[in-house]
Order: sequence, then C-alpha cells, then structure tokens
Amino acid sequence: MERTLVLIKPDGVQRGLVGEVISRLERRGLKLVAMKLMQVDDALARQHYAEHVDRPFFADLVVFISSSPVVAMVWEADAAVEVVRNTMGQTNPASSPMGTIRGDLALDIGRNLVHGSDSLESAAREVALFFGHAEILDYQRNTDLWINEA
Ligand code: DAT
Ligand code: MG
Repeated sequence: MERTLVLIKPDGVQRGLVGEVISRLERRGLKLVAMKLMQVDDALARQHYAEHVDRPFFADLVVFISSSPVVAMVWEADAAVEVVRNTMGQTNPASSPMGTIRGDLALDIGRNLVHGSDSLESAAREVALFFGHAEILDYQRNTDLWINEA
C-alpha cells in the first residue's frame, strides 16, 4: 500500500475548495491517514520544493506556498502516487482534462490548487517533511472490501 503527500495550496484554502478537493479524493476511494491545516514557513517551503531550486519560478513558488495556510494530508491506496496525480491533472491547469481537480477548478500554472508527490521516493521524503510518525494513522475502514477486491 502506497502513501503520498497532498497539499491543498493557499489558493485552494482561500477559494474555499478544501472540501471539494478532499471530497474528490475520498470518493475515488483513497484513505485519509493524516491531515492538518498549517502555515508553511520559508525553510519548509525551500525543502519541499528543493528539486526546483534552479528554476526561474522557484522564488515565486516559495513565496506563494508560504503566503497563507495550506492543508497537508497523507492519502493511502495501492498506486496512491499515480492515482492522486491522475485525479489532480496536469501541472498546467490549461492542459488538464475536464474531470480533474486542476482541469475543473483552476486556470493558471502558478495557482494550480494542489500538490501531489510525483514518485514513491518523493512521497517518502515529502511525507516525512510534513508529518511525524505518530501523526499518520493506521486504521480499518468498513468500506475497504467494497473498494479493493483484496
Ligand atoms: P507539479 O505540481 O504538477 O508536481 P512541478 O513539480 O513540476 O509540478 O512544479 C511545482 C510547481 O511549480 C507547480 O505546481 C507549479 C509551479 N510551476 C511548475 N512549472 C512552472 C512554470 N513553468 N512556470 C511557473 N510555475 C511553474
Ligand atoms: Mg511536483
């Protein structure tokens, strides 16, 4: 079973789309195993986006993600990384298909509402940046056997 980090970025919280984003992931069948509303500081922002440090948009990215609260979550499923990325859509909302979070709810690459880890390795690194072990819960859902055959 995979775990992946999802952030509802400042634009999502400010626009009142927290429930919408969570609802889409819940309805897909993923299991929520950790969640908090938090302010990302400059240091955490730089660590989180470290892979983009040399990109021209890095400074704006760091300012934006720390500009207002985010909702940080860990979601669990088989292939959670791929399933979350597909549910989110493309990085650029303008090229995201309808039916995806970014394709339905966003327009601008710099205001694309959500973050989702892009690989299992990124997921492990990012989950550890945002959550301690004790904050990630292991529990059974009564619906599990209605979502996964085994
Ligand atoms: P994703 O968030 O889909 O994983 P990414 O990791 O390549 O995309 O980039 C991180 C964020 O940086 C992305 O959500 C929005 C911003 N970004 C990416 N490419 C950009 C670009 N060409 N211009 C402006 N912002 C960009
Ligand atoms: Mg990324």
